[in-house]
Amino acid sequence: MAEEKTKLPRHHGRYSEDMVVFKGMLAYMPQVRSMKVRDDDLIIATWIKCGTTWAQSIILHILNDADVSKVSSGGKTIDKLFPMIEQINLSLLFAEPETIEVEDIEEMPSPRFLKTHIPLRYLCDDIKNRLKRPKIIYVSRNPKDALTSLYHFDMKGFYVPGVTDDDYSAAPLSHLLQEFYNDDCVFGSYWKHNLEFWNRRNDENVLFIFYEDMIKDHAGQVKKIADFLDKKLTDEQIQQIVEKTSFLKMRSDTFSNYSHIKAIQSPTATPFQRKGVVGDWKNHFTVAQSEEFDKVYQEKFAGTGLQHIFEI
Ligand code: PPS
Repeated sequence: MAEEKTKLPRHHGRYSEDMVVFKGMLAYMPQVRSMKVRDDDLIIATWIKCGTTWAQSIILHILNDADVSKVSSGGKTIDKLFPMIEQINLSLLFAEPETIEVEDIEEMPSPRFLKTHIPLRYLCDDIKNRLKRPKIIYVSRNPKDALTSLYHFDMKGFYVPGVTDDDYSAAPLSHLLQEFYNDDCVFGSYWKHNLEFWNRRNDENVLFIFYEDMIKDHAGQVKKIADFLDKKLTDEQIQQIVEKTSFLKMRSDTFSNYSHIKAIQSPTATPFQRKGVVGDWKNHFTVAQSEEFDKVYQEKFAGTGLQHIFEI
């Protein structure tokens, strides 16, 4: 019994030897993989908890002259305007009434804004084989902070029927770390996920950015994304976007705080916008865990040129 209680409460399903998704997504992976992509799509791709929602909000503000109320009327939240390709039928797991189906995505008018955590090798051929050239923005985050964020999301951000607070509080970070080292975290290997897109960073339709740069120079990254999207902004608009996509603003705004989704925001849950900093891992990793992690990091990214900032 004690053994049971220290296990991570899991709601995952294995898709392949090297990829795990949330259970509700499993049956729909064939549709995700055969989805028709358009050249004028805009796709944001990330490993989980790497700053997706922040970048999505920045993009929507950029494309709407710093004013998302132009497109969010009628209570349209960020996930409706910018749905996750694989976020289909979460009702299988969470009894969530408002889920988006692949068909809905296929019927969306252009230009579509789509989010995905699926690794490049399991996305559709149109993207994988460069048959279509949608704009792709990849946000990468240092894995210690991404894991710390995932730990809280997994343990406190998810409402899973039948799993009690006791189940959550009992499982330590070391369990998630073990999963991470085994490439068994949801959406599979962090290393492969990052490297697959890193190797495309020089494609003209790909922008590879870092969460840590967004923290260090929010305005500079807004400008970089706007340039990539061929959108001219005034300095005043950039400043407005920085204010409207600040951590605290996004946390209090129902447009971006996911307060409408029961599955990821139960009354006792950690808010989706939890901490929003670089280096929170230091409050969670022991020295030994950190040293072991650094060794793996060096091995995995050796010779690739991919390097993250772990503290500011
Ligand atoms: S998800 O569920 O994978 O789509 O999550 P994702 O949006 O990729 O990442 C969630 C983390 O991003 C942080 N976040 C922000 N940081 C700074 N500024 C702003 N505006 C912002 N919005 C979201 C969010 O707090 C999560 O990180 P942690 O470390 O848990 O705070």
